[in-house]
Amino acid sequence: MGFKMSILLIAPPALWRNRYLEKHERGAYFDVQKRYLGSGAWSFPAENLAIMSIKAYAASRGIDVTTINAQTARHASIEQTWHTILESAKKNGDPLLIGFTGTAEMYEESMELALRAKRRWSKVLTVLGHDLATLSWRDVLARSDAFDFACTGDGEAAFTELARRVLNGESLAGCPSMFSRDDVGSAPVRHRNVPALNLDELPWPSRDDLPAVRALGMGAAVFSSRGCPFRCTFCTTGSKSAIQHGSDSYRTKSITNVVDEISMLHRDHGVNFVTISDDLFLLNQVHSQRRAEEFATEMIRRQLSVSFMVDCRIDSIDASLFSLLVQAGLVKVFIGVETADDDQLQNYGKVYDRKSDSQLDVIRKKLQLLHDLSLDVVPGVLTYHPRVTKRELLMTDHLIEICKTPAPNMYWTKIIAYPGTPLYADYKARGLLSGDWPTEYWHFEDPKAERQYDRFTQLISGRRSSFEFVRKTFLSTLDSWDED
Ligand code: B12
Repeated sequence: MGFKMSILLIAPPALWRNRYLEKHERGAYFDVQKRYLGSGAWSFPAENLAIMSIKAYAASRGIDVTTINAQTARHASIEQTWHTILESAKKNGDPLLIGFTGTAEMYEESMELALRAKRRWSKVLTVLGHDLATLSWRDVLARSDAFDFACTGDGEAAFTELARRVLNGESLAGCPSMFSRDDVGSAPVRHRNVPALNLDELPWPSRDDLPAVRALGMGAAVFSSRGCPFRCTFCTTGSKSAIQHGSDSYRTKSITNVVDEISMLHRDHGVNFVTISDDLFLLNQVHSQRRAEEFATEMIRRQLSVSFMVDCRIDSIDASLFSLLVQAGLVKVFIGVETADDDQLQNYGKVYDRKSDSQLDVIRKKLQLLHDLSLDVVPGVLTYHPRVTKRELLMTDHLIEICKTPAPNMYWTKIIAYPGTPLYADYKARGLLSGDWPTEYWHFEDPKAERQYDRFTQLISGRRSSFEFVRKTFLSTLDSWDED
């Protein structure tokens, strides 16, 4: 009787959210999201395309990967995920290699699971992928023994090659895009030499998770591009693109391929709405605007009854292009507006129109174009940062008003300093960070800002407050900015 051995890919439970929430708000990540999103949950992209794309690629090379998505399985504790890993080992064989994905917020959960796996199976190898591993692989490997490898950049070919070598008992040294503890003291630039994957050569992601996602009442997603040509100081995607693939850092799939995939989702899975979960589906550059036009034309030509959502920048909104996209099924747009303060936008490296004296005017006009088309706008607003002033907060209130999306959480968002970004380096150099890596807290520079934030969040915490109540409380605590 031969031994069965398995390769695992895990999306850990997102427990970080619970750490900041009131008791009644606790639960599995998507359950909590559903309570916030209410009737809007259907458009929330809940598939994990990272592990599902790697799984599909490995399968195309004859390697079977078992995926455990603790988020779609609605796990609310590490115990539940650990139990699922043990069950999988019973069924599929002891794991030889386990990969973990997740944003920086889930690092702790991945680390805990990796350490448990190492205690249970002494020979198992562990690897962390995604943006944190890409940008901060040295820290990932030096700070704990949880991970044997950190994968930088795209995982499809890298993880598959590592799994192939592990299964064949071959040497793991010099595996493309993978760094190990041996590399920590040296200055390797190997990941820069790995050619960018041609996105059209990738198989479509496995849809094994789609039934669970639909049972949650949430939506499907496709990716049509990778990377970003912009370098906003707070964003890991820009920083990741900056160190990878040079001029290939923004890569696109052909429109035929993207529409074929959407068409398959409709035909085989009954999907009527899809999120195009690119960082940036649309740029303010001619080639990108033409590509979006081509996409819309193809969706219209095929008469697919699938509506969709995209991400874009303020400066990419064009009236005639968006009206065509609406005809093609566009119903929702995520747009990172961030702030209306010109100096702060400059600090973020995100000025929309350099010729304009007021970025707020630019934002107002562009958002109006979306509202005129009756599009559902999901704005990304960065309200608090260490140097925030009363003036900027008043402008943010105005910005929230012109977004016309009554989401109270926009009033209390705090920027997150992700390791590997210029913003993180800046806050660190200024001594503003404290707490545990990689999700340290930052401190306000002005005690008045800190006082306003504390008063405001205390007054709204512990209750499900209406947008109007949150807004009134925000403004009244700004009124008393100068009082002790
Ligand atoms: C869609 C999306 C979501 C969706 C779905 C997330 C999900 N379950 O997958 C929703 C709306 C739920 C979401 C929520 C959040 N998101 Co989000 N999201 C995205 C977005 C736009 C696309 C993700 C995607 O599908 N990419 C396509 C896949 C194929 O690419 P990929 O994820 O990069 O994976 C590749 C590589 O990174 C690598 N890789 C990844 N994992 C692994 C693992 C192994 C073992 C290996 C070898 C390789 C590997 O290989 C993959 C294939 O090449 C990204 C930006 C982006 N373009 O990636 C932000 C992004 C991932 N999100 C981000 C954040 C901050 C969040 C939230 C924390 C926001 C919040 N404060 O609530 C939450 C976390 C929620 C959660 N539970 O995971 C940040 C992460 C920053 C960071 N460095 O940690 C990103 C990068 C956006 C940004 N630039 O700021 N998000």
